[in-house]
Amino acid sequence: MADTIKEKISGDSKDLEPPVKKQCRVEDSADLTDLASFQTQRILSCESRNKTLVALGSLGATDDRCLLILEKKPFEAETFDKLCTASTTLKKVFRNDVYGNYECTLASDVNAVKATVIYPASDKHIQKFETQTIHIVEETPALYTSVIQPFLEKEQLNLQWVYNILDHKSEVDRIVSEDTDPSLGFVLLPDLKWDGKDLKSLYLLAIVRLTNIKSLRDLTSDHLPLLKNLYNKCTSVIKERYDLPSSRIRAFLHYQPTFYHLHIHFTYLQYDAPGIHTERAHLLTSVINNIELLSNYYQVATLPFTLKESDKLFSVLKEKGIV
Ligand code: M7G
Repeated sequence: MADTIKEKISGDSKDLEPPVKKQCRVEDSADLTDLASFQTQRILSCESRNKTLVALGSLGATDDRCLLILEKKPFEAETFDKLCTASTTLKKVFRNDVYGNYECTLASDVNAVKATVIYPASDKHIQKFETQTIHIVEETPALYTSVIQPFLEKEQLNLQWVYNILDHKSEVDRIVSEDTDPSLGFVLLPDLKWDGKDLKSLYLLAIVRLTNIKSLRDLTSDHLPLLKNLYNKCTSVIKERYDLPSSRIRAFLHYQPTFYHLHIHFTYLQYDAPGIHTERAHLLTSVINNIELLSNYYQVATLPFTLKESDKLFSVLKEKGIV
């Protein structure tokens, strides 16, 4: 990609030829330095509330689909002084009495946008990011075992990124804490959604070492030592490292999750992080309490979850008259 640009600048005979898009492989996408090779097919969502745009496209000449997620970063009070320079320009929109309204352009070094690239992207990835009509499904234990579980086993997303983290093959330098015990252990690291810097949007992920717990549905009193160990150690590391006590942290699980390997989300309580709504988030402390009251609580409870109309599971449930 960068090579393609260099070739254009060098002014050799290649300038006369139509630009050739370079073939991209998965490894190349990890080292993207610009977006010249991104060819947009469709905008999947554009949200003003969380200032995010998700585009579907391809990279270079490949047919593989690529998701590009761009998100405007929050301001940081600590670095505000850097914004007040001549490089920050103001263009007047209007003035009225004491009120001035301007379009402000920031210098590029303080105007970075968080970009996430998923490449190659599967149908499931695309569906996850596309704005869609959603429904709540009340999942009884019987519905789970007869329809949902068999469906999920066939359709679930690849967990290679999870194993790469647990095996120290990826994101090693991002690990905040880990416990190597095979049954109580976990890895705590910044979530893909967090840049690791701005505490007001703190978002960490604890991935358990055990590979046989798919989701909340599988948890029983056998897992209490794991859940308590994880909660106590993660909250104490967060206190030490980020000076945030457990009372200022939201520790929760998603049901249904996107990835079926047990993991716990830790976010700053005052951050309206994505996925914290009542129809999806279950506080870890409540989960522990429910299991303490009834060991098989999550096997006998009806658990609601949300489903997009475009999801294959929606069609399956519709055929059966469940939604
Ligand atoms: P989830 O509850 O399964 O679904 O959470 P969600 O994605 O709808 O929330 C999985 C969590 O893992 C999410 O918070 C993702 O942002 C995060 N995540 C996903 N991937 C592919 C990665 C990754 O490669 N690295 C890290 N650090 N986090 C990831």
